[in-house]
Amino acid sequence: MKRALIVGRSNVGKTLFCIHFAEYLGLSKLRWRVEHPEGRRESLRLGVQQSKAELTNAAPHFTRALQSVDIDVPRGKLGYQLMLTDSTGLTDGIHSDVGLRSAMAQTLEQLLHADVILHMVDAAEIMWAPLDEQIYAFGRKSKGYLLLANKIDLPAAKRGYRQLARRVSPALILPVSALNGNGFREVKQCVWRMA
Ligand SMILES: Nc1nc2c(ncn2[C@@H]2O[C@H](COP(=O)(O)OP(=O)(O)OP(=O)(O)O)[C@@H](O)[C@H]2O)c(=O)[nH]1
Ligand SMILES: [Mg+2]
Repeated sequence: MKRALIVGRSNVGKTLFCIHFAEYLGLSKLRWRVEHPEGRRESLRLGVQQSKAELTNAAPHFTRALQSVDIDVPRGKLGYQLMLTDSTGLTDGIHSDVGLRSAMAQTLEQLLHADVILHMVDAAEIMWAPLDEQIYAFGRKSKGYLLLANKIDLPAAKRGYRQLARRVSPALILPVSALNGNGFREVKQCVWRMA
């Protein structure tokens, strides 16, 4: 089982990406294993539409736990199993909400165990914060790392993507749209190579 962790600031589209990427890889029912920062665990079985309605939101800091789905990814005759984990959005500095701080700590701890780090930024609102620089610096030294420049469906994202592409190694960045599936084939190929 290979572990891919999606990390980034709040509201960049991490949860929507997990849902639609899992759907792209063949899941119609998503069995979410949710690990809350205080240790409580729960299991949710939701369809794609239900997952979107219940787990994504335009309001920031909506996800406050680790939530994973296991996916059988076809690869040749055998395929492989991928555990795709969505996480709590990170912020620069120390957040005033204690619960959110524990959830962020949980995300950071998972970074150490991931086989592939999918670092997501919102290309339409490029705010390459010190936090992103730190995730990039950590990620590029680890086994697998990919910067996903999300929301490429929005007009402002094209320029944002070009700016981001100047900052990072070209082999490590992909433009994607968690909303409409742009770039998913390329993400699948990269994860396949890295995992
Ligand atoms: N246009 C567009 N909107 C997107 C895309 N991805 C996500 N969104 C929207 O951005 C908002 C945030 O999406 P989420 O998936 O909840 O973001 P998140 O990164 O999980 O946010 P937190 O859980 O708060 O950290 C929602 O309103 C989504 O519909 C995209 O590729 N294109
Ligand atoms: Mg989320």
